Amino acid sequence: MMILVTGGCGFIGSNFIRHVLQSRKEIKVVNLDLLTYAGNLSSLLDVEKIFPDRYQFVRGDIRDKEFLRGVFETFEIDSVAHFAAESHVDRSILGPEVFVQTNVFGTFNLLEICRKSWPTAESMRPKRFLHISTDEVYGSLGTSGYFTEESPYLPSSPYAASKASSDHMVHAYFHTFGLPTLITHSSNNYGPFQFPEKLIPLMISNAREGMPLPVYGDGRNVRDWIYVEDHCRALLQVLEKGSPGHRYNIGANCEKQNIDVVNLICNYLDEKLGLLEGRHRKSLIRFVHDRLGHDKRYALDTSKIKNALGWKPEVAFEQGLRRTVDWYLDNPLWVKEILDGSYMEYYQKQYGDRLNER
Ligand code: NAD
Ligand code: TDX
Repeated sequence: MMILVTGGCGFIGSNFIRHVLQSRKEIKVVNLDLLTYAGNLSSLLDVEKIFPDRYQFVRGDIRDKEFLRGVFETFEIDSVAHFAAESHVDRSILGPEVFVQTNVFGTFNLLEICRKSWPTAESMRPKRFLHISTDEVYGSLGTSGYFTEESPYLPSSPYAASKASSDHMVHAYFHTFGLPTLITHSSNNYGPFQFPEKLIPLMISNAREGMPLPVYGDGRNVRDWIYVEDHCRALLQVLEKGSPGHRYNIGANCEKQNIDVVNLICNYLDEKLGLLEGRHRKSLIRFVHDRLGHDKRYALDTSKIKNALGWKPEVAFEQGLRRTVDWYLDNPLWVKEILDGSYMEYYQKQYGDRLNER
């Protein structure tokens, strides 16, 4: 079986490729990635070495229909695991257009090429289109309640709206053309290889360097965290055993206020590295101007995937967080290499004024 993974040089995609190749000997992977600022070939150096016969990388853009046609003519693709996206909410506030281009039109192009390349009746080998979506399409919760797969869509940010649009297209291709689609809605991921613009790796990098830790608003917004390897195990199970046309929430029932996550990271770094010139790293925390339209709380009801597919998370939050901090401390070169000039420009735009404000 040949899986086309889009966005495989990103955070979750690279972890997914590693998991698939390690756990399924019969699967080959073609990784299609544009290598935007968020994509990094060095996240898969081990995979290239260990699985040269079962792994190939192709650089290209999901916005480019001709390029996609060439990929489908070259490889006999059985399944698509579609991760490629612009994925950072703050960037979608600074510049939403590329989110619509990549997340909406890119997904549309992939659906079209699958519809045209795959026979309608299931051929010798079954086809699947796995669309990796997010819990953010459901919008924001108050202090109680959970999103189920039946919750209405109410996306708040341009990022979430672009993901919601692509989800609707995916569903329409199932409903109208019978394309065997699956949609997953995961909560916030953390773990190795996450680009350090997202909360957890940003706080680890800054706290290690003794730089300010910018916490938006009062720090009491709640996210539901899942360790990336648990997410990847769930995705493979959905691809193998999920029912076409269905959607599955994926989360670890682990709600945390942002400020508590940042405090845990600071405490663990203090414990591992010692104090920073006699000061606890918590002293680096700065409460800064809030994110526009900041969603208050996400929390997922994950009973469907547990009951239907028998999946459950295995990594507890403190254990996963320690593993993640250890990984970043052990891989400073990976971080250094990806923090290029364009990232520093983004950092200045996003945090420059905020950190000077208070
Ligand atoms: P990421 O930003 O780390 O990686 C995205 C990858 O897509 C990068 O390798 C990038 O080069 C590639 N890419 C971007 N535009 C492309 C294009 N036009 N053509 C080809 N490749 C392109 O993202 P991530 O955090 O790994 O997220 C992966 C997917 O999972 C996304 O669809 C995201 O919406 C979804 N998701 C992420 C989270 C999370 O917490 N990170 C949670 C739920 C869902
Ligand atoms: O500097 C920061 N300070 C801060 O307080 C950053 C970067 C974030 N935050 C807050 C905002 C959020 O409440 O931390 C929380 C998490 O922020 P992000 O890491 O940017 O994630 P979030 O906006 O929740 O979105 C993530 O989860 C859902 C992913 O980036 C999305 O791709 C995914 O769909």
